[in-house]
Amino acid sequence: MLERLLVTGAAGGLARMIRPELGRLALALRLSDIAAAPAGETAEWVRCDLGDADAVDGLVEGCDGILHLGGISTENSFGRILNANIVGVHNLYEAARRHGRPRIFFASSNHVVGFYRQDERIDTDAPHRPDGWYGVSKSFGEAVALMYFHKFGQESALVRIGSCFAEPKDHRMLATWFAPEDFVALAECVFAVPRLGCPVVYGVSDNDASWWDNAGAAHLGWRPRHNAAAFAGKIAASVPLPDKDDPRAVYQGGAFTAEPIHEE
Ligand code: NAI
Ligand code: 15L
Repeated sequence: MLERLLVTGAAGGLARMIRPELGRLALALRLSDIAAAPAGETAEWVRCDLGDADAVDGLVEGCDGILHLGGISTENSFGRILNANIVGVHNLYEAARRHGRPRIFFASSNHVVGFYRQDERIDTDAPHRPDGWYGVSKSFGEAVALMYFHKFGQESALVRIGSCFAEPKDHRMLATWFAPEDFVALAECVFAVPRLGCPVVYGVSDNDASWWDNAGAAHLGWRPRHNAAAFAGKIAASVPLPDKDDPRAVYQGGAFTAEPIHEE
């Protein structure tokens, strides 16, 4: 078990969903976000902009594991993504290098490979096909992690999260859904496995409709237990099926592939 786990993006949707389970990962938590702590939070809370190198240095000091969830989490302007997801990842890895190389669970995204089609099955070696500035920023984060691994031995898991919500919300998520319980089980494996390295892992449950092959990360010993197929009837009854030419039905990245790109 870790002594002190740093969780960035702790005010975000994913962190709040798994907050009750975080005690399984570490004896102590340091939670951080650019936003204030949610009401009732009792763990250490540090407000910090990931774009502020000095603040991130202090944030990482004294932690032996990092769950890096912080940053812009959907398509946005290049300027906002630059600060949070590009400068922010640089700051985090530099701080980790200075403070004993705590293992990092990097919340990457399926939008690194968003322009693969839904009729393709891809593995962890598939070349990147980012679907916007957001996907590009996660590609950058994966590249930073690999550089720090090969240069300095910094271990990271590059977890290309599909759709981590309490339930799948649409037809595409029957393939991409990542049950929060499977997320926490993956994090436990990432921080406990004797030798992590720097693997890509698709953050996805054991969905019948999945497009992603995780054989390249088998050494983690992680076995997702949930399957979005359990929600197929509910989705069919409540969500209209998109047209077959709709990006939501064509590309793995769904609607993100059709987003305009913004500079400011
Ligand atoms: P979210 O948007 O709800 O949470 C992200 C948090 O990062 C927010 O609380 C926000 O205040 C914080 N943040 C933004 N800019 C910041 C900055 N400059 N400095 C410090 N904190 C900053 O996103 P969510 O859903 O919780 O996702 C968590 C992570 O997982 C994100 O990195 C996202 O890209 C990734 N991810 C999530 C997926 C999902 O299905 N929830 C799918 C794929 C990736
Ligand atoms: C992501 O990367 C986003 O952070 C999340 O909000 C979802 O939209 C998810 O991908 C998805 O592709 O469903």
